[in-house]
This record gives sequence, structure tokens and C-alpha cells, in this order.
Amino acid sequence: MMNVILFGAPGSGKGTQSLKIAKEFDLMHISTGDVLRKEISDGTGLGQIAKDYINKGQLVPDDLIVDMLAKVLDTRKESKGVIFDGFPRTLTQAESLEKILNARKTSVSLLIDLQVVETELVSRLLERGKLSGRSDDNLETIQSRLAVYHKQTAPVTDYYKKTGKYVAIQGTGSIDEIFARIRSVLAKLS
Ligand code: B4P
Repeated sequence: MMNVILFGAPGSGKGTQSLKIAKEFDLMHISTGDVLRKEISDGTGLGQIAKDYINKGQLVPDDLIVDMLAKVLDTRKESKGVIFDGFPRTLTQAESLEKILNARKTSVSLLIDLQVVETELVSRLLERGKLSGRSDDNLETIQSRLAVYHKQTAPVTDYYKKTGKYVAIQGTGSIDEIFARIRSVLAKLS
């Protein structure tokens, strides 16, 4: 199985590129951000809790996210692998993912780190905010999301660097140019 983590700061293009990767390589796409937004729009208990964290640009607590991810994985078993979009975002989540996948007799194949300079991240998210109506795409929340990313999420890369499952890809240029870079890395895996 090919289990790929698409990693990067908010606005780095994870959601955008994950859709293309899932289609090209026939992988299940799991975006924890999308699952949380669905929980919010469905008005579930988890959604009620998640809403406050998302609106402040903070991470939803690990135990809630890990349970949610395990459930999503088990509802969609048939695929050649998974593209994890926006997960793991903390070291605890990375350790939990390993256990969850090991229990299902599989493991992470690779983490792809999409690298984009901060000015570009902010301008992409502000641009999306004009159309998306997303409650977290405003300047104050974006700044908080970026600070959380540097403090809690960026250290996750060390976990994968140690096991040789890390590759950095330049995340600027056209969407198709970036996808071509990702595809050439994944083609070697599949
Ligand atoms: P996410 O939904 O994952 O939001 P994100 O980090 O902003 O990335 P997204 O995938 O949406 O954006 P993309 O870079 O594709 O998370 C939202 C919130 O949910 C988090 O802040 C957190 O509170 C919570 N959450 C989610 N997962 C969690 C977890 N595991 N643990 C705890 N909490 C969690 O694209 C951004 C914009 O750039 C788009 O408009 C796109 O069109 C544009 N774009 C993409 N590529 C481009 C390119 N090459 N050139 C120009 N624009 C481009």
C-alpha cells in the first residue's frame, strides 16, 4: 500500500495537490480539515468542539483528531493506499498514526513537505477567504495558524527525516508544475 502524508504550512497547497494525487494514484483522500468542517456543518458534538479551535487558528485536541481519523480509515477500506492531507500535525498524532497503520498491517511510505514562503501563504489564504467564506481565512486567524504551524507542526518532519521517509518539494509555481514534481517522486514509490 502507498500511504503518503502531504505536509506543509496552511495555504501550502495540501488540499489542492491531494485531490490530484488521489486521482492519479487511486488513493483514498483523507483531509482532517474537510472532515472537521463536515462535522461542524452537521452540527455534531465533535463539530461543536472543533469550531472554537478552528476559528481561533488552533489545533483541535489530539485525542479527538486521532479517534476521528481511525474511524474514517475504517469506513473506507478498499483502496491502493491513502493520502493524508493535514494529518499528522503534532508529534503525538505522528506516533498515533504509526500505531493505527501498524495495527492494519501497513505503514507510512513517505512524507512530502510542500515548501512555500510565508508572504505567499498569507496572500493565498486571504485570496481564498474572499470566496470560501471559511471562518479561519482572515488575517488574524491566519497569523495564529502560522504560529501554531511553526511551534507544533513543523517539528513533525524530524520524526520522518529520522526514518528516511521525508522529501521536500518546492510548493511555488503553477498547480500543474508542483503536481509534476510530486508525481515524479511518487512514481518511484508505486
Ligand atoms: P486545513 O483544512 O487542513 O487547512 P489548511 O492548512 O489551510 O490547508 P488547505 O489544504 O485548506 O489549503 P491549501 O494549502 O490546499 O485545516 C483547517 C483547520 O482545521 C486547522 O487550522 C485546524 O484548526 C484544524 N485541523 C485540521 N487538521 C487537524 C489536525 N490533524 N489536528 C488538529 N487540528 C486540525 O490551499 C490554500 C489556497 O491556496 C487555496 O485557495 C488554493 O487554491 C491556493 N493554492 C494552492 N496551490 C496554489 C498555487 N500553486 N498557486 C497559487 N495558489 C494556490
